[in-house]
Amino acid sequence: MPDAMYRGILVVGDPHLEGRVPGFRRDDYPDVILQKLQWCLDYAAANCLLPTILGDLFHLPRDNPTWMLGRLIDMFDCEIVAVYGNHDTANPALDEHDSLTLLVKAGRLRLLTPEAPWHGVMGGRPVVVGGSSYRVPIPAGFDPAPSDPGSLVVWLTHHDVTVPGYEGGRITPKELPGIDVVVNGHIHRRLDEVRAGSTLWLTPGNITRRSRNEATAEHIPSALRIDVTEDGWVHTQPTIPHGPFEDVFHDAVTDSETDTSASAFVAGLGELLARRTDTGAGLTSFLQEHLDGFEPDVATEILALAKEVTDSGEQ
Ligand SMILES: [Mn+2]
Repeated sequence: MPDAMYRGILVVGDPHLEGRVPGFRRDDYPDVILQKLQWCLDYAAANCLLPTILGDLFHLPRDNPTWMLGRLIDMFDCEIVAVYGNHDTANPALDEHDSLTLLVKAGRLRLLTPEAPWHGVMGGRPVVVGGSSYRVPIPAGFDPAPSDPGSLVVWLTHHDVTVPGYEGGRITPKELPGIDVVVNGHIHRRLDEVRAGSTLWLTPGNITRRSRNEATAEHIPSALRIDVTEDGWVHTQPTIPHGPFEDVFHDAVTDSETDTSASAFVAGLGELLARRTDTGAGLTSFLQEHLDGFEPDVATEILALAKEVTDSGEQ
C-alpha cells in the first residue's frame, strides 16, 4: 500500500504462536492464534493501518512446525514491521537459527532498529515508527529529519518496563524528547498509560490468553490502533473475537472434587492424565503439593527435572 494511503498503525502484542497447546488451554491453540493474527491483518487492511508486531511472534524461537511457517509466509503478504522479543531468540540477539529470521529473509517482515526506523505519511502527516527489540537500548530521544519537523514519532519496544500494575521492571517510563509514544510489548496484560512529559508510554497487552489465572480471566484480547490526523493522533483498542474464558481453558480441579476421592494424589494424577496438556501444565503444582514425603534434595531434583521437560515459561 502506498504510504499516503495509511491512516495509522495497528499494533499487535505478543502473539506467541506455537505448534502445541500451552498451559490449560483446551482449544486448538495453534490454529486459533493464527486466526487472531489473521483477524488483525484483515482489520489493518480494512482500516488502512500499517500492521506492526510488538515482539514474541513465536513462543519458542526454534523448531516451529513447517506448516506454521508456511502459513505465515502466505499471511504476511503486506507490509509489516516488527521488533523481536525474548521468546523469538534463543541467544540474546536474533540469529540465523531462529524461526523469525526465516520470515525476515523471505521479505515477509521488516525488523525495526533504532538506526533504521520506518518513515512514511499517515493521515497527511509524516510519521516515524522506530523500534528497539529485546535487549536493544531504547534511545534517549529522536530527532526527525529536518524536512519532517512535525513528524509523529512512535517507538515499539519489548522491554521490562515498570507501569502501574507491573512493578519491579528494569526501566521506568521517562520523557524521550522527540518520541511521542512508546508502545511496549512483553507485558501480557493491558495496563494504564503513563505520561512522562511529552512521551506517552502504552502497554496494550497481548492478543491472546495463555495462562489460566485471574489476570487472564479479566484480560480482553485486543490490538492497539493509532489513528493519525494532521495535527494529532488518537489511540483505541479494538477487541479481537475470542471465546469465553471457561470455554478456552480447562476447569481447575476443586478441593471438593479431590476430597471425594480416596487419595488426593491419585485424583491429581487423574487430572494430569485427563487433561494431557501439551506443555505438562499442572505438573509443577501437583508435584509441589505431594513432595513433602521426599528428602528436600530429592524433591528439588524432581522439580528441576519437571521444569526441564515442561519449559512453560511465560512472558
Ligand atoms: Mn511475551
